[in-house]
Order: sequence, then C-alpha cells, then structure tokens
Amino acid sequence: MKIDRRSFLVTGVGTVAVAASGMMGAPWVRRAQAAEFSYKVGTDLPASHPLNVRIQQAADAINKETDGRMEIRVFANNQLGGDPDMFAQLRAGALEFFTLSGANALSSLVPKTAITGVGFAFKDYNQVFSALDGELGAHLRGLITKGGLVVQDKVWDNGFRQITNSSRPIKTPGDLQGMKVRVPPGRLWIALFRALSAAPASISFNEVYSSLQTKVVEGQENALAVVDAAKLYEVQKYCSMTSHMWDGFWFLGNRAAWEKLPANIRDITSKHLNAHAMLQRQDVAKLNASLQQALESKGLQFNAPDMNSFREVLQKGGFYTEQKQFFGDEEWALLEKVTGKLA
Ligand code: X2X
Repeated sequence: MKIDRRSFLVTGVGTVAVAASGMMGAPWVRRAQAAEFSYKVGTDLPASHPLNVRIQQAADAINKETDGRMEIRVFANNQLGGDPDMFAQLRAGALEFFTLSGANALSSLVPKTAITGVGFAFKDYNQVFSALDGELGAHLRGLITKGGLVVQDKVWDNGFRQITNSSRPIKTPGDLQGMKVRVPPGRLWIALFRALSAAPASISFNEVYSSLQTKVVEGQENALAVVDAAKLYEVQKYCSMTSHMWDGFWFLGNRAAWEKLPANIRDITSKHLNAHAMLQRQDVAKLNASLQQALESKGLQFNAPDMNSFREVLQKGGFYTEQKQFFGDEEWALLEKVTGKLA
C-alpha cells in the first residue's frame, strides 16, 4: 500500500499504515530520542577487523541495556587521525574512547606499558593472557590510571606480529640487515629493530599502505589479520613468520568523560566491552592461525624462519639486559614470572 504525506496527515490512520508497511524511516515519523551520552571510540584498524566488529556489538548491547541512554559510535580506520593524533584527542577530551597498543603512542605517556611488546617474550597466547589478565596486566592498568586515563580490564588482541617486505624472504637475522622496516610510533619498536640490525622508521598506521606502495620503506610488521584487513599484500611480496612480538590494544577512556557517566552506565559499559574483548580474542586467534593460505592465494610468499636465531642475536647484543634496565626490576619480574627467564 502507498500513502503520501497528505493522506497520512488528514486520515489519521497513517500511524497504523506506517507501522504495518514497515516505513519507519519515513521523514514524518519521529526519531527515537537522542542518547543522553553520545561517546566516540577511535581505532586504527579497518572496519572489517574483529576489533571493530566486536566493539560495535558491545556498543549495541550497551545501548540496549541502558535503554538508549548510552551511545558509542565507532570511528574505525584512523578516520579521526593517526595514533598519536587520536591519543592527543583522548587526553584532551575531544575523544572519549580509544584503543591503543601499550607499545605504541601510549608509551609516550606511560613508558612501561611497552613491556608487553618485548621481542620473543611470550611463547603463546596462554602466556600472553595469563600475564595480561593476571598480575602484569593489573600492574600496567594501575600505571595507566596513574597517568590520568581510564582503562578497561580486558586487553583486545592484535596478535603475534610477522614481517612482510618487498625485497626478500627473511630466513636468518642477516636478511634483516639494513632493511627499511616501518614500525609503529614507540621507543620499543625502534629499539627492537635496531637490535636486529634493520633500519626502522616510525610511521603511523594510516600512512603504512602508501609508504609501502611508494617504497619509502621496504617492509612492515603486523599480525596476519591486519595484513589482510588493510590489504598490505597488494604492496608486499614476502611474509616471514617471525612472531617477534605479541601486541594488543588497551581500551582507553578519557577520565572526565568516564566520570560523567552514572555508575550503573559505567558498569554496563565495562561489562559489555570486557565480554566482547574475550570474543574478539578468539576471532583474532582463529584468523591469525588460518589466514596464511588465503594470503598465499593473494600472492604473498611465506616462510618460517628459526625464531631462536633471532632471539640469540638479541641476547648477545644485550637487548634484554637493556630492556630490563629500562622497564625496571618489578615489571621485569612480573613478565618473567610468566615467560621464564629472558635476561
Ligand atoms: O600500527 C600498527 O601497526 C598497528 C595497527 O598494529 C598498531 O596499532 C600497533
């Protein structure tokens, strides 16, 4: 059935007709009331990545359970700027939530959060999450809170990072010698790749594709889920499965914005964010375990080097001793409690 605006207004049966015909988007129908709290979350990954998919689901659940009072809008894919920009916006209160790696720009405020990215520290996901859901994670969240931010309990997964490049497969540490490798902003990444004799360059993720395409850098390192979602295989030839570090995202909040929320809305928000972080971890682990074949069919050539040879280079060059000094005895002990002796 077709109704026009006039017949709707004059007949008075329009409401029934509109409901019955499912035309709820029609312009004369009053929209649901605007949310009382409308907050943004910024992320640096493409919308298709499980990080964004699960945050959106959490946002939907939060909106529903607060009867529409709390709305979280997801701005994926660096729409709000690169990581250092979004981090500045978060601290200034222009952005209420932001997901950020502890080894990335967060370490410019809280240097010790980068400890989770120490090269070849965690052997598997069991170790990663027993540390981050355990004492080390609690300690780091305490430091982030002291830094003036709010952080949710459960860390979201980025994954174990692998090296892609356009020059040659990395089979031994020597193959990295002098290679121009893009790394995210953050001291630890530069330290790690210098210790491996590469030539690292700090570049925000929003500029990675074009830097690879124009060969400003030869390579980059990221988990396979990111290589796939950001289509880096289009501008890279080789992928070497170094798993040289684990990386994840803290779900950060601006403190003033967080404290404006009534306690029950804060509880509902945290509950759904943390529950969806757990689901997201499973998504990413599955993707990173299964993507090699798909990426091979898109043209990436894979190899699996002996990771011990890389760890030995780091050990002999004093990398772990230096990092232990940088992060401090307390933090290092919390890490080694899970990973075993590193330095
Ligand atoms: O910048 C990166 O490479 C990314 C997307 O993995 C991080 O956020 C650390």
